[in-house]
Order: sequence, then C-alpha cells, then structure tokens
Amino acid sequence: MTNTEPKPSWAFISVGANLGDRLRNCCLGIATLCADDRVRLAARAPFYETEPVDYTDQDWFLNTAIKVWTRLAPLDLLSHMQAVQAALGRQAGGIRFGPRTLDLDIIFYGDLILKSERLILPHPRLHKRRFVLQPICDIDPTVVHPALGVDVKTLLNQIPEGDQTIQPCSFDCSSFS
Ligand code: PH2
Ligand code: MG
Ligand code: MG
Repeated sequence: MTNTEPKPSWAFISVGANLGDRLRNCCLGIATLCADDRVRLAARAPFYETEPVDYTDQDWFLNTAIKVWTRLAPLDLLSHMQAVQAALGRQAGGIRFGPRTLDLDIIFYGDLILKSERLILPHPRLHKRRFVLQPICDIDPTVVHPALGVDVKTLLNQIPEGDQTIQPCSFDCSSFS
C-alpha cells in the first residue's frame, strides 16, 4: 500500500485585517482555516493594533499570528488560505500592500526554503516587519529563519526602536468560537 499523504509540517501564518470588522475577519479566518482536518491549530498569539507599513495611507491593522501543524503541501496550504480570504470577503486585485478584509500569509513552512512563481518561503519581508515578528515571538522566540540563520527574537531586536508602532490589545476570539 502506498501512502501519498505528505508528512505533517509546522507552519507559522501571519493574520491581518484593516477593513470591515477586523476582529471578526481574523477570528473567522483562523477558524475556517483550521476547520479543514489537514490543518491543526497549535498556538495563537495575542492581537496587536499596528501602524500600516509599506503603504501608509490606510487605517491601522489588527494583526496576530498562529502556529499550525498541516498535512497540506505549501502550495495547497496557500490555495486553501486564498479560498478562506475570499470566503471572508476579500476582493481580488486592490492596491499592493493596501487595505484588506483579511490577509493570511505563510511566514515559515518548517525549515523550507522555496522560490516559486506563487510562493516565496520564508516570507520575503518577514524580517523587516514588527507586526509579523512580535506575534511569532510571543508563540516561540527561538524559531530560526532557515535562510538567515538567526532566530525571530534577534530579528525583532534588529528593527530600529520607534519604527513601526504596534500596541498590544485585549481582543481575543472567544466570542467567535
Ligand atoms: N499588511 C500589508 C501591508 N502593510 N501593515 C500592517 N501594520 N499590518 C499588515 O498586516 C500589513 C501592513 C500587506 O499584506
Ligand atoms: Mg501580507
Ligand atoms: Mg497576503
């Protein structure tokens, strides 16, 4: 008998929204993502209110991150995440780095380094983004970036102080579970 199921891998996923009911979009996005029996939620970080980066003329984001264990291959996980984004009202197109109802990005997929047309792993901008690094550090500060060879805590400390304001907030997903 052959077994074509890929071996489970851990992955970190960044979650963000700055349009519509941001908390609802993030919480239902996480719940929908993990309703698939090939994606198991392992840990969730707190939420942060975050100043927009890269495209600054937009409202503040609500950001968090999750760790999952998944049997989906990277591109299948990406397709699943894109379907969840669409189900939560995300329109195709839109401004690059601009406003969105829900953004789910694969930050790490185990130690995999991948450069394909649809997906680059680890996420190419993760090391510059406080809103990505802080919630991942909350889950596990010892995760090592497989290409840079340093842990996420070190990367977070390399972001200039005062750059990219983020504020912890007391929101959680308890009213959506
Ligand atoms: N996402 C972007 C661009 N800028 N800024 C913050 N604070 N949070 C985000 O999630 C974010 C962003 C594109 O995905
Ligand atoms: Mg993004
Ligand atoms: Mg995205």
